Amino acid sequence: MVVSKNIMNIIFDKKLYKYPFFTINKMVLKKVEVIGIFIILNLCFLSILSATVCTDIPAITNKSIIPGDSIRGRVILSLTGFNLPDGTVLPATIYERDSTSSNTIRVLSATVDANGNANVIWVVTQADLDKTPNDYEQFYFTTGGFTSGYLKLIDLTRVYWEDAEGTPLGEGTSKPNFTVSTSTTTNIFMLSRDPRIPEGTNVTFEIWEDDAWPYSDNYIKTVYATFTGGKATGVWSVDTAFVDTKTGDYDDFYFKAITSSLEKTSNDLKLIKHISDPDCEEEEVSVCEQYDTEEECEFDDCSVTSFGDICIEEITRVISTNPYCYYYRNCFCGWNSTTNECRPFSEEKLNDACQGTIEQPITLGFCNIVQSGDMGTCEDDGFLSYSWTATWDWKSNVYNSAEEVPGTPEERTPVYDVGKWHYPSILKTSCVSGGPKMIACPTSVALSGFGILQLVVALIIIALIYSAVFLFRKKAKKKNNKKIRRK
Ligand SMILES: [Ca+2]
Ligand SMILES: [Ca+2]
Ligand SMILES: [Ca+2]
Ligand SMILES: [Ca+2]
Repeated sequence: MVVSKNIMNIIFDKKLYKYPFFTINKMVLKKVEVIGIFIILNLCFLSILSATVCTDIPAITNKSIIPGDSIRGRVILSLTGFNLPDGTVLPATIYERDSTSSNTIRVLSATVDANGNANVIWVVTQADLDKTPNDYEQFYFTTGGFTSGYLKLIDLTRVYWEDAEGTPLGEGTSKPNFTVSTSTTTNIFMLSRDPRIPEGTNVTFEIWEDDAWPYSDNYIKTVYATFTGGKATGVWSVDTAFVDTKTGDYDDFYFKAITSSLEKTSNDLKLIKHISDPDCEEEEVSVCEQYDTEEECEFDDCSVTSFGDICIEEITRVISTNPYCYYYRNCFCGWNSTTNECRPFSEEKLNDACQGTIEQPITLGFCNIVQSGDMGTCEDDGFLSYSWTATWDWKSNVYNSAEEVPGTPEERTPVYDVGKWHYPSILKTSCVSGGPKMIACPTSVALSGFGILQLVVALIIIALIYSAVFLFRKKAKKKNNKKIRRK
């Protein structure tokens, strides 16, 4: 494994250095491996002059870090098998890949040792992360004409927007905007995570709306919260009438999470105003199925009160550590994006006043009920038959280990399901598929667009009519019998 001086000189000729490197050393593969908390890049060669073979070590794809922390913020760029003389210095440039270009993060230098290896310590700082705002998916580095694999960094001290189901919101997420209602307040959650911050530490969430120069950003309001389990949740109940007095546009909301030791800024979130449908009286909307659009449905514009016998709101679990906190069965209209229909749903949900104050998830999960199969028609036999599939969705109620599941062990037994742990939900056991059920066709009800709820209602009406007819006949029979006896 001797590299001639001649070749070394060419390597450091800027114009040509990539070319001889590749030809003299036939690069076999490059890969990423883990040693302890470090990320290692291997540049392995099958040299013509020797029999060096790379071992197959599995690649790592992500690493959790605390920016600026000399131990927990540390990533090591390791070059191995470089056939270069002891003490050779190579630049290593770190990037973050985007779809069309890359963000340049930093340039470090690698000093190759007598064995042809180099370990470069990169302590990731907030300034590094700020070069690729809220996008830490694909870090990589290049050195000596080679490119490493991708590394995803997970900032353990991150701050970000979230919806009630635990889905991150705003730029860089799958939900870049969020709709708020003009007729009621809509809750949005502001998360601040930092494993170093002690229990009970106060955090201030300052909400702003970003405007480009020469205008200055609009201050909206401040919300307070406390840290528990390395996490603080601020709840912003968006009242559009109030927000309108602060900003004329809803393009780029962000918040600052401020503790006595740290201030971090969130990603941007665009809000969309939903103006509720004013024709509720006229259209006589009384069940979820009558809503035509996702917004009308999810904001329940006409305040539907009837959820049939599917859902009755009641307290399901009281949190003993906090007398004001409880879970209840929440009945609501939800949009089924597969069938494009509005449906009644039930979920086990934390009461509003407690959201953001305790560690437990806001929702323990939803039961999705979808009518399955063809119902047949009333013309052929006078009956409709229907089946339904019920699927349970744990939503954000998901943990990697039983120890992570919040709440005192006396109060809950964590549930293991589909490879993850969950806080237990009472509703899950009643979320089961069923059918087929036969229903006699009602004469006066339109047959098209029949939902399960209408079928249940129709069944009840039919049962009532039948029992009324039965009672009437029984009475008539008795009367007749009496008349006969008198004769
Ligand atoms: Ca990226
Ligand atoms: Ca980027
Ligand atoms: Ca703006
Ligand atoms: Ca503005």
